[in-house]
Amino acid sequence: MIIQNAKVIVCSPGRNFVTLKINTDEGIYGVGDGTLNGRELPVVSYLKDHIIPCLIGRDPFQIEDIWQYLYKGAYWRRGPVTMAAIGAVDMALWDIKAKALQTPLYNLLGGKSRDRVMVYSHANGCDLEASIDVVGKHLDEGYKAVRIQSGIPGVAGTYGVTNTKDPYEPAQRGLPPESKHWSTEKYLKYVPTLFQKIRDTFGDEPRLLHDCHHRLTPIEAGRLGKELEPYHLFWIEDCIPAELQEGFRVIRQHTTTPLAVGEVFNSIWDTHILISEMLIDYIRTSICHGGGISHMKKVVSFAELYHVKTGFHGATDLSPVTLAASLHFDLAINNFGIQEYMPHNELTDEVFPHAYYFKDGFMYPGDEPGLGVDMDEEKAAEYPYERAYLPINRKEDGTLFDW
Ligand code: GCO
Ligand code: MG
Repeated sequence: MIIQNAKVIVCSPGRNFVTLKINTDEGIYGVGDGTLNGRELPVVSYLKDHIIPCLIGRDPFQIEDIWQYLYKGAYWRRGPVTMAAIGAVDMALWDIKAKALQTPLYNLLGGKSRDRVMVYSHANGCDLEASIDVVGKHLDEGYKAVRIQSGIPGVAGTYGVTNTKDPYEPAQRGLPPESKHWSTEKYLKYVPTLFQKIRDTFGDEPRLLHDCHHRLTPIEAGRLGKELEPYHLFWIEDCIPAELQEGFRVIRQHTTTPLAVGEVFNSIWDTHILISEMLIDYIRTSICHGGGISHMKKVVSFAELYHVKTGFHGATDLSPVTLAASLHFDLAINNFGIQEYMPHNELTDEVFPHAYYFKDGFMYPGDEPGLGVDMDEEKAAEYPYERAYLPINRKEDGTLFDW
């Protein structure tokens, strides 16, 4: 079997997705996700202009060699654009191999280590009351784990919160990027009360998670973790901007609240201090942005040595192709922790028919050969790309801050 051609399809069924489709001379094809929210087009160019011409004529079964060829062979290593592009190729090749062998992908990753994948949902409320309400709804829908983001009194709009009835979608079409506001003082005052009320209302059983979205300093994160200890959170996520891995040493000295990080990482080199010093509990890098299945296998095996579990990024800006790849991976590895799950909108599900499904708080990748996700190219063509940006964030005095 050889790779005959490949194409990149950009579509926007409600939000933008970059999909790679690799065709072989035997009629089998594979799909991969290369979506980088708000910066989609550089990945498209990287794939079209630089990668695809080097893939034609290669044996698609040589996944590791192709990965190394694209990574080491470019000389310029890592970075979100490069790694999302390599990730898309890698996913598509695993899809091809599993389809050719007529088996679901999880069988190539070691087989099932569990029957089902526990997921956490997003409960977003504009204030305390709305947040309690929405957590109740998610528990009624069967979720065993819920991530809670809530509007902060005195701060106009923050990460994860919407004032409309539509599901939260941070990337907005058009210019300029939306500007949000932030106050660490008001946030730190509010969040412990929020979780106290949630525990008082729903008891000890539900797993509760929270995303700080990169907004604290290490000592502030230590304080938050400590004040949340009575409410036994499953994790707090991205409590500090994690470029400086050493920052987590300070947080760890102050709290036993479990820590998750990694959705903006793209290689094992972003994680090695955090993992080997056991400064985190969950690694969240996505299969798409982390160079695909081949590279994330290495990250996750390394994490396993240090009791770090997975909690793969699963926001809706990753396409159903990444979600499917994550579910197969989650099912196969021993150190699975939890999977993030935000359901895609109906249009997206029409463009990407898939075998995976949700039932009673868990997800199942299905048993179709390969990833079990396809792409309807005709439908995709009905939703052309539209430029969109993630918001920026400013402190009350106007200083640009982490979003
Ligand atoms: C999460 C994330 C997302 C990101 C988004 C940016 O935990 O799901 O923080 O909501 O903000 O993926 O594109
Ligand atoms: Mg996050």
